[in-house]
Amino acid sequence: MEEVFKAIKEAAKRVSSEILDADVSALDSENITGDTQLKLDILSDKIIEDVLKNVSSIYSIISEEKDSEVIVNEDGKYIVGYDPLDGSSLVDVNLSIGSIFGIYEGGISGKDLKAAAYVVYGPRVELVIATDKVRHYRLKKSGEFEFLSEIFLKEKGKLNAPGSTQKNWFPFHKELIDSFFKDGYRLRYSGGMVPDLHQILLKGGGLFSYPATIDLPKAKLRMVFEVFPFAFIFEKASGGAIDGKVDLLSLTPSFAHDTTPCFFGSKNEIERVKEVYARN
Ligand code: AHM
Ligand code: MG
Repeated sequence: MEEVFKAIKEAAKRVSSEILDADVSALDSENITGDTQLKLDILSDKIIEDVLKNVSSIYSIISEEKDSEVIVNEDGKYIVGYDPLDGSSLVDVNLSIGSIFGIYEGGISGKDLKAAAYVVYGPRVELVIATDKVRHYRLKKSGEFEFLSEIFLKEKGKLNAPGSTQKNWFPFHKELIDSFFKDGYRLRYSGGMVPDLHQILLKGGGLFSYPATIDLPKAKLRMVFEVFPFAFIFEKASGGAIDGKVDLLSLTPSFAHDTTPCFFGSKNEIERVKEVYARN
């Protein structure tokens, strides 16, 4: 597994350097979920593929920007699912973005996840790796990732990051989100799940939600590349991650790019979501 993390560090350095001079124009193509692809999405995907394919323990890779799985080493055992540049539509306004990685073995269900990692490209480049523990690193001027600390969520936080189009929320979901604000929670939502979840993890807790809506019953975020890796990280940091009713890591995607409603947070907030969703 260490060689996979080493490759992720290498890919993070290369992607962060490309972001500096990035061409953020759109291509004519769309990815399989129908998102417009930027030249930078494709470039980041290529950089990560080139790095991961040289890791002998990796059997295959599945990217948000590719239609299907690519086998890279017949003798490898891990399947790496990744989103090369999540939130890339925020590059033109210079907000933080990220790369997300799930390291699976034996399949791409939540239960097959063995480790997860993400990189935040913001004013600084940071990396979080979760195995049995969740570890936080920062890229130094020397080009090395320095270990900073372990991440633990408190029982209850103060931040509320409510995603998706409010016009299409179910009334009970709106009531739930409003109830957190009424209790003093503060709005923190940039539109990039990596920095939004990083903020909740580092500021001790809160809730990030991307619910089912009237128009999108399966919501937007993808299980294999986005949702499962963060669910793993939140669970290992003593928080929780559910689809409203069940643990996200108990789910199995029907296809590689399958999506699901999702809630990530500290224990108290996740229990509150569960109670409301159980009644609706
Ligand atoms: P992307 O993979 O196409 O960048 O989309 C994922 C992003 C997440 O980072 C973010 O949480 C979400 O889309 C924001 O969506 P919305 O603008 O609908 O709230
Ligand atoms: Mg994404």
